[in-house]
Amino acid sequence: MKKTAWSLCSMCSVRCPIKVEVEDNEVTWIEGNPKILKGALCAKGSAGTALRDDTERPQQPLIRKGPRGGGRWEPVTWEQAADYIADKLKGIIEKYGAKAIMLSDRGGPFPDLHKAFIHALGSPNYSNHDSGCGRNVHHASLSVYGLGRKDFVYDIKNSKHLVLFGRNILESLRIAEANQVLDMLDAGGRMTYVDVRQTITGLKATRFIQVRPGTDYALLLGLIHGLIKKEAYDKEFIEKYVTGFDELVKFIEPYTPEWAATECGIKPKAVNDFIAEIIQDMPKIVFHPGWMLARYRDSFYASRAIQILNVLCGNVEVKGGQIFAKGAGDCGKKGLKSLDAQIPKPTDPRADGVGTKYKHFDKGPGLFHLFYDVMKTGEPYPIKALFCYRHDPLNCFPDPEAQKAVLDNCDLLVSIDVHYSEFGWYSDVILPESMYLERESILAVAKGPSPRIQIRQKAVEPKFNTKPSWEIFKLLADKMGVGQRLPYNTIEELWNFQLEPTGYKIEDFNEKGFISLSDGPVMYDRNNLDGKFKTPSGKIEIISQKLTDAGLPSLKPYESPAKPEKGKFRLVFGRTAVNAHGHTINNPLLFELFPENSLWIHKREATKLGIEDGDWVDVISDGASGTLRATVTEFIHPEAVYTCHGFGRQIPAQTRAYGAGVSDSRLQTGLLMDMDVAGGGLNLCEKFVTVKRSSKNMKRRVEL
Ligand SMILES: Nc1nc2c(c(=O)[nH]1)N[C@H]1C(S)=C(S)[C@@H](COP(=O)(O)OP(=O)(O)OC[C@H]3O[C@@H](n4cnc5c(=O)[nH]c(N)nc54)[C@H](O)[C@@H]3O)O[C@H]1N2
Ligand SMILES: Nc1nc2c(c(=O)[nH]1)N[C@H]1C(S)=C(S)[C@@H](COP(=O)(O)OP(=O)(O)OC[C@H]3O[C@@H](n4cnc5c(=O)[nH]c(N)nc54)[C@H](O)[C@@H]3O)O[C@H]1N2
Ligand code: SF4
Ligand SMILES: [Mo]
Repeated sequence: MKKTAWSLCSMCSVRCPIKVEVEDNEVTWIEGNPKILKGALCAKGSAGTALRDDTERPQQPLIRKGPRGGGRWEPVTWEQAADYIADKLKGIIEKYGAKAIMLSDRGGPFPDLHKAFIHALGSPNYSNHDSGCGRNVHHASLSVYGLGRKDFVYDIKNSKHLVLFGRNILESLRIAEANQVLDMLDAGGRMTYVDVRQTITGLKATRFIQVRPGTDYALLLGLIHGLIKKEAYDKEFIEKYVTGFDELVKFIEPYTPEWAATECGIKPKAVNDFIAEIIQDMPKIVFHPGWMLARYRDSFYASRAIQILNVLCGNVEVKGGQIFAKGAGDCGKKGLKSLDAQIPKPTDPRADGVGTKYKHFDKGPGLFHLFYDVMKTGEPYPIKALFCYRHDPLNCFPDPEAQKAVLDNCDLLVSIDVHYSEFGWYSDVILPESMYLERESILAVAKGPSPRIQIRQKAVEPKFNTKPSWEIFKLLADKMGVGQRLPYNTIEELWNFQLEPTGYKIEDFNEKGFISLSDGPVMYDRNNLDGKFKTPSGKIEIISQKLTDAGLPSLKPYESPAKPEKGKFRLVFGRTAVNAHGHTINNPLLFELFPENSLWIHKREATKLGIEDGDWVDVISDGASGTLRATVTEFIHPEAVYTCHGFGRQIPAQTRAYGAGVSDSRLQTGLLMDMDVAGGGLNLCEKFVTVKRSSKNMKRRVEL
């Protein structure tokens, strides 16, 4: 029998809307939703069928036998797994209270269910991956606008100029965004790309600037100086909506474009030409805030400087600029009913201190890595159980061995995952979620100029004994006696619960896979944005009251990043278009395309070390090392070496990916608690490593 299902891809965290064709319970075709993506799909999205067929994923619930990480598992039924977890949780609650339980999640459209679950248990300790990702960018945005990084969207298609700092937009991609970039370039728009190495994005850019690692903040300050000295900024917009401009004018005085050029190791003309273009193109220009930017000690301030440039150009709520993301309320509609909103908020303070000790951070998911301190010390109170849903902290945060030592203080570790994750392999129970084509999810609103409600319908029946998360959390909630907090038994009941205030019906998704909440783009009146900025003053704040209250500067004087000692290199990382972090590496199709990572090293440095392209090299950091192939190139700054994130997996059950390449996270020893105190992000690029030609080369030659 043939059918069509509307779903959301889950091969990476972008979750593109897709159309899935099915025949006799097998997927025959996947494409991007024609109404939104005109059929486009990336390589990972197309490899979803290989994930469905992959037998190297957990096929039923598993309970650990033997020591943690030993790889011995007992297959159990869902009832047995849920009883085991409930028993442990009850013991923990009795001894330490419900607050000793934490759940970590993946940000995105579905957290409502997961928040509801942890709050129903009575714990405030909900977290996610974001201190390893976009927290600096998010907090920078909050400090300037009182709005987070997801409260704006970028109208790249209609812009004249897209400026990217280490935002490798055509490889670390979202399909809709990448297509907007190509449309913008086709229409004659400009793209400036700044990185320490060349990338696909840099190749397509109209201007590529290779900076010395960690100097983006200097370049940004030079640009701000240029605009201010030329009085080329939107005076009316600033007068109306911005506070702290005079302080900025004073602060920026020493940071000339020429100074910036020297600091970044580029020609002054490159900076001055760039400034001239910015002036021509404003306000239809987007300084993309980055996603995780590059994580250096001043990346939070670099990210704030990016936002200040957007503000100077007056690109807020302008076609071709940055636009407020609209929700149901902006379209005169009611939004989805929230499960979490029905549950009384736990009254205990968060264990990570976000909201109490750290008042300038967004309480939302807090900061996961701070929980490691809590697990270690038991302060302010013990954390004894950790659930990770769609999050692999051992791959996400630095130094997995240091993390494992701390996790040993927990009595229960549960992984709810489609794959074996590094965390799952070390945990006590694995609850396998059905892969995305085999399950439904809760409904979610995609905010934007034209917001919509999206559905993920089940395309095919699960191949193995797996369950969707809505069923897993319900099962666990029932076992814990709080099942009534998740008031549904079937997905239809859950969807109807969510849809209740909206007046829409489940059938309304059938035609195109989503419900449009507006007839076209919704724009605010740019002359009347009062009330839209959620800072304490209601204005765009160049001097942030929250930062001042926390004893932190809003405009931080520039400090030059450390240069590597002789014989050392700064370790930087990124991604390729065909992989998403660590979880796609073992996918049979994607593994064929990119089986292992290599170490990019500048030709001059490689020659000094006797390294040739393709040689095995040892990369050594204090306490960890790895061996991988060298890619010798002129297209990387000599101070840096680069590798692709997600490799060096340590799970024998994933036979393809096991041990292939090297994990950058393992090399990042000592960085687990190296947090940007102002931005909350981890300073992942602050690691220096030694590189040498490996003795593995010699052996090979003798063998040959
Ligand atoms: N060294 C270093 N560290 C980094 C980065 C880096 O580049 N280098 N990148 C940082 C960034 S930007 C991020 S976002 C984080 C990412 O860190 P994580 O969020 O931990 O990474 P992912 O690999 O995306 O996914 C986590 C888990 O979700 C599982 N998963 C995938 N699909 C599903 C599903 O449908 N259901 C369920 N239940 N599970 C699923 C995967 O198998 C994986 O185990 O890492 C950060 N840390
Ligand atoms: N294919 C694919 N797409 C993805 C993901 C994926 O895993 N795979 N993950 C998604 C996620 S969670 C995220 S957060 C985004 C991340 O998207 P991006 O922010 O674009 O992240 P990366 O690919 O890590 O690129 C980081 C770049 O920063 C550069 N860099 C290092 N140091 C410096 C420096 O000092 N200055 C500058 N200017 N650049 C520097 C690195 O060389 C690298 O090219 O991608 C998303 N899209
Ligand atoms: S970018 Fe690719 S992998 Fe990510 S959700 Fe979209 S189609 Fe799937
Ligand atoms: Mo990310």
